[in-house]
Amino acid sequence: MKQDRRAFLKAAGLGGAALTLHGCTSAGGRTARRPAHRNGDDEAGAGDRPPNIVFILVDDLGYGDLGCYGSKDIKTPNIDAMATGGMKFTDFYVNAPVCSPTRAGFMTGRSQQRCGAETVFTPGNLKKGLPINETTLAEELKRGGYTTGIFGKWHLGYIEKYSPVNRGFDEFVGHLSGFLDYHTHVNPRFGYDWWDGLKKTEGQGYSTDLISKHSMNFVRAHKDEPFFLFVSYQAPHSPYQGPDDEPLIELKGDEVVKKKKKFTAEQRYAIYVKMVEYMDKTIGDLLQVLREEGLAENTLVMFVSDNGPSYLAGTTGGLKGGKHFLWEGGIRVPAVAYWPGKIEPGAVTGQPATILDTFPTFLALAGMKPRDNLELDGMDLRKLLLKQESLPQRALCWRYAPQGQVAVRQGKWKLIGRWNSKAKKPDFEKVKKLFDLEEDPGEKNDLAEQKPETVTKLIAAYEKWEEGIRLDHKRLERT
Ligand SMILES: [Ca+2]
Repeated sequence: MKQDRRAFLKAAGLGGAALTLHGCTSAGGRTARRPAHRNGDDEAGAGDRPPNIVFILVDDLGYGDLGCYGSKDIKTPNIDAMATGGMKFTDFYVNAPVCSPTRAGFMTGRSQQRCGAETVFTPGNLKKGLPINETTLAEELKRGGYTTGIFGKWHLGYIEKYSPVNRGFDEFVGHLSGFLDYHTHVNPRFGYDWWDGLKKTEGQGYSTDLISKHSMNFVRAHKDEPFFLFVSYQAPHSPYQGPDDEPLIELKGDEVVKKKKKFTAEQRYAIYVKMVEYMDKTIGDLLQVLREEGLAENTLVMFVSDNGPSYLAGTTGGLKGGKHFLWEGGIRVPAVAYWPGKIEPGAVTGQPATILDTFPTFLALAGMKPRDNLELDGMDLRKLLLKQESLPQRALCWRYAPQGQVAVRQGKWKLIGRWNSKAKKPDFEKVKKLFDLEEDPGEKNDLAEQKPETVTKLIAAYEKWEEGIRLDHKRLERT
């Protein structure tokens, strides 16, 4: 699906004149594309060539499951080295406590409620996916001259029009469903699910290895042009399987056969540990390729988990709840940003930031402004990343209807309320719990009665947000 330069310029709305205005530059003997819309605000010192962006998203990894986040059981020397060589976020959030909505937010830079992507896309309804009227980060970066690739989990739609290669990615090898057997690549409801672009392909090997291998090949192949690489690990989502474990979901003819294997909690956790450690090893391999190719100092690498841990495995490091909930354990995730020579080594920030911030940040690093009609919900993090400056204070809000929860954080305060699905509005009468996250990150001491003014302020902030992210019917698809 790779476009040549002329097709690229045409797709970007640039005619023949643009060929002169945005002429090619030679980098390493090959042709590099220049961004179509540089804004001249060269915060990162990008120079002629904007930085490469590598975004590593992992699946259901808990806040307490990395060495650099206090895990005593799981050894993650490579991600830890990214933290000691870059910036670790203590208060980084995702926009949802489950896979697809978080990914919809990451891909669009917008609260998932705006396009109705509030729950997980399942093979039970193949017509659903990230609405095609939404603009993706990959499409934007491609417009800016980036080569784009995703390897691993997509989970934003199953049919062809939703495929990553139709949503701004030049290359895609991986799976469309939310999870699959790590060895056979079979999803229980969607069947065999390993793709190269629009075609099913044989993907022999452990999926963590394959995702890593394709990511490294992508870096080597595109070392001479700016690239956006989305490394989307399935690990450590269920099924719990290490690299040497036997398959648990297989196809016999057209029939999906699941092996019933009972694990004790200890056995399952031991496999989970192995899965995270193995993933860490392959992340180390990818970082090594960036160094070998001389790209480390022109590449921002971010590592984030898409939501908190499943109740089956993983730990929240003392935070309440986990996957599916808006307690801190469901939405506060490990996050590290690594960029040698640009981000101060060993920086730790407690500034609340969110995965929705990556869209405007990456665009700014690419020297671009979002296209005119694009309402983004995040904030450019460059000054925090590169200069450790504080972010302007804001309210971060969440709504997760399947669990009937809403939440808002401003400064150190967090308020949890109820979502009334019938009335389609928040209800802070029946449920109203206020926590001081500085003193009480475990959300144990409800201070709502003691701090009515803070509660009122946070409710107002939530309601303002709710007004702003109303479902935009114009953007919805008619299916
Ligand atoms: Ca997930």
